[in-house]
Amino acid sequence: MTSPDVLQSETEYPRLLLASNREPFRVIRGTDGDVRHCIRSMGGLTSALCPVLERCEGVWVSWNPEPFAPDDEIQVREQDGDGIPFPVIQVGLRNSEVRSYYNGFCNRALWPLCHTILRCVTPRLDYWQDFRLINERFADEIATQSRRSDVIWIHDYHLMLVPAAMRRRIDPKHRVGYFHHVPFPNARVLKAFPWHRQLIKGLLGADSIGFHTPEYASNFIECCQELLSCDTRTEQGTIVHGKHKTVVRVRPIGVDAKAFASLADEPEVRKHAIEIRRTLPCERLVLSVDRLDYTKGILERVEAIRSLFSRLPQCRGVVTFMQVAVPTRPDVPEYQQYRLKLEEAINALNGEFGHGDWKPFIYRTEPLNRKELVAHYLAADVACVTPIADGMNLVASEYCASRTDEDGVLVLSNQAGASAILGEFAISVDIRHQESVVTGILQALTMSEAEQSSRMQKLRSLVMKNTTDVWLRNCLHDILEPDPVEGEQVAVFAQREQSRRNGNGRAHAGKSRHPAHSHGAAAKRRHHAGNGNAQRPAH
Ligand code: ADQ
Repeated sequence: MTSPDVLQSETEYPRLLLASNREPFRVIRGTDGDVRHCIRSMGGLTSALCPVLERCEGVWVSWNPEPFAPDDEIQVREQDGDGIPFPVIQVGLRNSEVRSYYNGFCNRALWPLCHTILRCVTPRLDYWQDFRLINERFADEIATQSRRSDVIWIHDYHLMLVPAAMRRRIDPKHRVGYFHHVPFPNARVLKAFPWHRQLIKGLLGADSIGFHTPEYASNFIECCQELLSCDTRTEQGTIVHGKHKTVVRVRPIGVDAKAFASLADEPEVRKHAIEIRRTLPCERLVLSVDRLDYTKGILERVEAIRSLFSRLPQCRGVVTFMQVAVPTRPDVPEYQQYRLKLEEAINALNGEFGHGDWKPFIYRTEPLNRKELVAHYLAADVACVTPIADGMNLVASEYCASRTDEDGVLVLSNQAGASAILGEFAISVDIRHQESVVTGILQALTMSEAEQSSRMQKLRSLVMKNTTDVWLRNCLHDILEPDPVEGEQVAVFAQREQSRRNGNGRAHAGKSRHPAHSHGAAAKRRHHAGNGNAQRPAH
């Protein structure tokens, strides 16, 4: 078995067999069917994992988004070469399966469930049946691809049943890891979902499960205890179900901070940043970059901005907000309705306050390439990252990594997982309370240069410590050789256990997301998460 020391060397990573629903690359073909080029898919998971597989030997198993006819055989296509930096095995889905498994169960049930946006949860039996079927299909393909010494690493809620499905297909000694990129709901929320037991059992096939924050990890342990009566050792972060033991770890994902910093120092990128500002008729620029998703709090942000301009006329003509929001999941009704509502609100805002050349809100829906993205980060006086719920949120870290000039202010929602790491030095706001967002943005816009620089230095130092590399090494270590958890994590789990023993475990879980939750407890959570990661430094 690979020892943790081996993981210190970039050249000696084990071979990774990585699986996710999302394909890492979109292949663009010519009319002759040949691959013309491929573009990296957009989203947090691929942003984080592509650099990992570019560095390690490995294979990525994902969904083949090219639809095929109902009477076709299920197709598995291997994409290799033609500019794709690692082999990608694509599992085919029929159109009807895309509707039920992906648009249905994943996007209309699991996504809102994990983010505790219960009004959007649509738990339909036909969606569930196809979700099971497709998870089995993924497991078949992963088993076909696997070699004895591979690390099998399953990603995200789309494939929650795959870890247990792998156990039925591979040698018990074969290590399987799972990482959950989104929040994990508490037991009270999960219990109301019809297939909660099957989902938990599906995950418990893994040897290790990673979450971004202590809150998600303790929610999961609580669910195993209360909904499946598992033998859970909270202090050690272990769960025994039947004969199988799973370790639960807090592993906040990071970004490739050095890559962002070096792009930010490129003269071409800096020139582009200056150009962005030159063409905007405003003195201050506030930027947001998100997938167009109701969890990202874009509509709530627009409402807060409306309130800001209406109460503070002196901001008109001076401050411009720019939102880059790339539409995703366009076939899902909740996303279609959200987009319409959002665009209506933006038009109303611009209609009410815009004058001459100046528009209060610039709305763009095209994806930016990496250099353009960094140029926008550099151009912005303030980055406004205010999701109503978010597993982590990489944009917050990317903004800080790019600010090599140590300028700029991060306004960050306390509902983003990133708040557990960056919340202390960002302007922390509660998107559920408009006043908090308005005040936070104003505080950012009026902050002295000295304070900006002092906060940005601290934010950058956290982002530089908490990189994708550190996350990868910690996660692989957890999968290969899980050892007792670090002191800080023990403390978090123990705190939770103590709270449970005192009979207020659930109240504690609920409280931790509440605006009135004490700063002391929130700061403690941040402290634990940050230190937990610092246990195994990058170098
Ligand atoms: P996402 O919900 O996709 O990820 P996020 O973490 O913010 O959210 O990542 C988005 C990524 O897409 C970032 O790398 C960002 O730069 C990029 N992006 C967004 N809009 C873009 C645009 N207009 N142009 C170019 N790039 C754009 C999920 C979870 C998150 C978790 C990640 C990783 O929902 O909570 O942080 O996985 O675990």
